[in-house]
Amino acid sequence: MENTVAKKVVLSGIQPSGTLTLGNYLGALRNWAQMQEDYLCYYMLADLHTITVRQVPAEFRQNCFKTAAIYLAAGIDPQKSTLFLQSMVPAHSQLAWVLDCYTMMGELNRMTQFKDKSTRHEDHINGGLYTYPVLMAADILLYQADLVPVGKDQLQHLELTRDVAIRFNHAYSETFKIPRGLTNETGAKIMSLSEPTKKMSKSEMGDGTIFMLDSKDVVMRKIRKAVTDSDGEVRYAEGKHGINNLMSIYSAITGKSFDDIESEFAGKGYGDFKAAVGEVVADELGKLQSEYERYMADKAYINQLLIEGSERASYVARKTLSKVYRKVGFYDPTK
Ligand code: ATP
Ligand code: LTN
Repeated sequence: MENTVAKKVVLSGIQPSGTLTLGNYLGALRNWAQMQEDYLCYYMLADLHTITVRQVPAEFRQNCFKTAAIYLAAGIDPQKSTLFLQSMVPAHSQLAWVLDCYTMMGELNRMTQFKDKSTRHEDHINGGLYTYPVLMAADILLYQADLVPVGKDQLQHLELTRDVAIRFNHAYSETFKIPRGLTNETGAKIMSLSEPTKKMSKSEMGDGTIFMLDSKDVVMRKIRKAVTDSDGEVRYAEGKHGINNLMSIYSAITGKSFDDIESEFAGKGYGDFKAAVGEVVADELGKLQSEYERYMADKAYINQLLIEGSERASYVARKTLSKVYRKVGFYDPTK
């Protein structure tokens, strides 16, 4: 990692709350590997965020490890990027508390993810779910990140991060870099196959979600069953949520424009189109799955790089945290 002084910093994370989905992959993970050449990248397992929704401890532990293997299979190279566990870097929780005191309840009340998740988990609307975006702000600001590659659903949290950082910088002096969210042109919001007006999400277990570890048969079946309209024409248009979503998936993987896709499938039915989408998705995931199996067989390797990555991340994070502690006015008896 020599020669990185002038490189811009990238940070991102995914919650290890289950098997990652095609949405996680096309909206976020796929970009990460590409960014490693030009940026100094920090990629974390957002496990502190994950407990905002109840987890079964043994499954949660296993999901963390599996998600690390998926990161590697997707091309994250620990020689180039820092791969770490959020819970192993105490500065995340420490900065989050400070930033809680610089975030207004009015701002948190506007967060759509909170509104959405509190309806879905009505029996467990906890404080962590509410202050979740502040922890995310801490994740980003600790590393003085310039860019944060995420799916569209996270852009509102990025706006909040910027607002809180600007507020803190104004209250004291320049402390945080003001980060920017980065989304893809296609694939930034993949919708559920069974309810195409809703985001595809890893905590939805039905056939609407394609998981990155689904076999080809399963992928083909889920796509064949995807909800579409009765128009019968492969064309991107308002209201054709199901077809628009399949076109976005096809476009994100093949790089073809919507116009190209419309010509390719002119005069053909949804059946042909769905089969083609299924093929490209299964192909893309298939390559990744064999890499995944290879990493899963090497537990010691993954553990070691998580330990080293988390140490490296802690070193950087601690520097920002001490700056913040000093500015806020915490008394330091060692100085
Ligand atoms: P959960 O269901 O546990 O809330 P999730 O599937 O929404 O999880 P996150 O861990 O919250 O996934 O998201 C990780 C990253 O993947 C974020 O950058 C997010 O924007 C992106 N992402 C998640 N779902 C999609 C989707 N359907 N389309 C595009 N990007 C997505
Ligand atoms: N909130 C994100 C996951 C996440 C994240 C981050 C993404 C936690 N911390 C920092 C980017 C940067 C989500 O996708 N739900």
